[in-house]
Amino acid sequence: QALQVAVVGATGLIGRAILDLLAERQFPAKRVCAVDGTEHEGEVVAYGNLELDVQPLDEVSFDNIDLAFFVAGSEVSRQLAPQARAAGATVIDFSSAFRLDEQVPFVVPRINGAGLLAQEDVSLVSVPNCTVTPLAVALNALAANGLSRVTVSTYQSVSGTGQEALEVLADQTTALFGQREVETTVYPKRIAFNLLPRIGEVQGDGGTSEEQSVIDEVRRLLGQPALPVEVTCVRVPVFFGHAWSVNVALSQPLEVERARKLLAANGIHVVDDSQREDGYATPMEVAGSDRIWVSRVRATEAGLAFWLTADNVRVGAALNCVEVAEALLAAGKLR
Ligand code: 2RA
Repeated sequence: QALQVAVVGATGLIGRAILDLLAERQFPAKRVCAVDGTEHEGEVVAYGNLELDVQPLDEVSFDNIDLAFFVAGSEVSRQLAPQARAAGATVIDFSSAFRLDEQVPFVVPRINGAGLLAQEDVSLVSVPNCTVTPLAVALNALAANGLSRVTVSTYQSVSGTGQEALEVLADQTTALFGQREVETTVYPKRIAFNLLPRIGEVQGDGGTSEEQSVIDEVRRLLGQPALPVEVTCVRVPVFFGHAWSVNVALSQPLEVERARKLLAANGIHVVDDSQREDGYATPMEVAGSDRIWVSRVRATEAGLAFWLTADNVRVGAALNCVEVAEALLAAGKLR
């Protein structure tokens, strides 16, 4: 089956990573169409050895498209995903538009892929925020022991904000070294050599939209709508790779060694050698990798604590989109 594929938001970090993964994993596409806003007209993006011309969003037709990845934000998804679906394309949506819509499957194949394939209508599939997917995979690995509370602090790299934020961190860093004036754009305060304890819009309860997204999406993925989840999201001066400090309370005790085994059995790479000074994983090492990494697993009074890190652009976002497509393809569910 050779498919016609569209990537809407193809010039962004996640769009480009999806194109890389489709090429690397030899996804059977006979045509790939790179689509983005009119401001990107004239640009090209790489797809394997090819360069694709970016087609403007307002001219795109989904008539011949079998599969469309949407990674251009929720406004574009709300506007165009229904159109793509009506034209016969299967839509995999990486935006917040449908994540809490109970009518739309919300999927990380490693957690609930079987549930997706059991559904009749899989023409629109929503996938989580990049701050959620690796965390939820790790929590799911421990869920058989009864998760009764999750407390998380995140350490989110600037690539989570997008291309412009990569430039801001680089520019601010070189400006500081060159003793030049530092401009604060994209973020309201300097990000170079700093930490920003607020990601997203502040809400009525003082939490942020990013923190709420972690709470809502973890609960939905794990099928535990009342699970107490406490989150603080922090932006850190790292280019690629998010990290999480996680504490879980469990209703049945779990030994550390058994927890490591459960995490590894769920495809997580456990790097956890307390005898070595460098026996843990860091964002620097996981950037570009397609794995989720766990370190520093230890027992606490209530359950376990651990450190988690993963490439937010690839594992957190693009890879999950492509794995959904691969699962649908393998099950003969792509229209
Ligand atoms: C970030 N997860 O890292 C966000 C993007 N929604 O900024």
